[in-house]
Formats: sequence, structure tokens, C-alpha cells
Amino acid sequence: MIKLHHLEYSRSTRIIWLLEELGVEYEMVRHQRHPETMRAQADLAAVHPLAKAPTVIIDDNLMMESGAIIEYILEQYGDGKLAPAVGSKDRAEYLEWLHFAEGTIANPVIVSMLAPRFGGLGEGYAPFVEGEVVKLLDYTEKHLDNREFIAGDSFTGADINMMYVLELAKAAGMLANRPASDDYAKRMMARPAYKKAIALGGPIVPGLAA
Ligand SMILES: N[C@@H](CCC(=O)N[C@@H](CS)C(=O)NCC(=O)O)C(=O)O
Repeated sequence: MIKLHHLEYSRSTRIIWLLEELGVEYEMVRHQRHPETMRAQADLAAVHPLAKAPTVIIDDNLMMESGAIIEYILEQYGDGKLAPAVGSKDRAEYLEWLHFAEGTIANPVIVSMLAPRFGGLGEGYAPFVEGEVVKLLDYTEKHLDNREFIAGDSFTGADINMMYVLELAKAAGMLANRPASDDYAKRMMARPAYKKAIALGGPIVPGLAA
């Protein structure tokens, strides 16, 4: 059994989307952010000491890393769907993009997006972060040119993990001059299971219509 702790405006929408793509049964518990700090609150801290979303409990395993959760759900409940088989030609590319999402690109994009709320990054740090964001988004843009999916030739968990970051980037205007990434994001967001995830969990970015 899968219990998903969903925090509003957060990465846990990825897991709703994944479970809706698979058509697997799950229970969802909803959590709100603190209205001023936007942090998760005591109700989520009671489930996981880091109070991070997604938090899931899958067959007694408590997990909170999106990439690991996606891999584990697909292993246990995927029935061969949404991931190239171990040993297949697309496996390495799939794992690379599944983990590039949180391991490399998420942090600089999010730091750069949140900076204005905290008075900016400062003269020294801003060019370092902004340069990184440009490099990583340009790299992704080049990769997506003439591709339908982020890895291999079908929709996978790597698309779900990458899309959270690209949706934030799109909302921040960072895809305006990156047409392959923008078209890709639009295609992904047109998927029925994505739309259902947003209908169930609310928008990823506050202020955007569900
Ligand atoms: N690397 C983790 C990051 C989890 C994370 O930072 N989640 C954010 C929501 S998008 C969170 O829970 N923030 C609330 C808080 O830190 O108080 C993942 O990929 O799932």
C-alpha cells in the first residue's frame, strides 16, 4: 500500500502524477505550507523529521527523495511501465535524467527563483548562480531539441522528475527563449494524468490556476 503525504505547491505533485499514470491505488494526506514562511509545518514533521515533500510510506518504507521514490514505485508497482528495463539501451540515459533533475538542476533554478523574495543573491553570488542556471537550462534545451521525451523514445519517470523543475523555470520566464524545452513542457502538461494530478493536488506554483 502507498501512502503519499502531499504538500501544497510542491514536488509531491510528481508522485501524484506518477501514480495517476500507473493507475495504482494510493492514499493521499494533504499538508499546507505556513502562510508566511511557506515552509512545511508540524503535521509533516510528525511524519518525517525533515518535513519535506514528497514523503511517502510504501510497504513500511519511509522515503522523501523524489528520484528514489519514483524508482522504487516503478520497481514495485510499475509492471515494466514508465522505465526502460535494466540492461536495455535507454536505461543509462533514463537514470541520468531521472537524477539530473534533483542532483544538478533543481537547486540552482530554485535558488535563483526564490532570490528576489530574500533581497537577491548579492553581487558576489548572483553571477555564479545565474551562470549555472543558464548553463544547465541551455544543456537541457540542446538535449530536448528534436526529442519527444527526456530519455529514450517513450514517456518515463525521468520526464516526471524533470518536469517539476521545468515547470518552475517556465513560470519564471526562463523558457521564453528555449523553444524545445517550452514545447516539451507544454506536451507534458497536456497529459491527462498530469492534469489529474494538478486537479487533485493543486497547482505547483502559487497563483497559477489549477
Ligand atoms: N530532494 C528532495 C527535495 C524535497 C523538498 O525540498 N521538498 C520541498 C517542497 S518542493 C519541501 O518539502 N519544502 C518544505 C520545507 O522545506 O519546509 C526531493 O527531490 O524530493
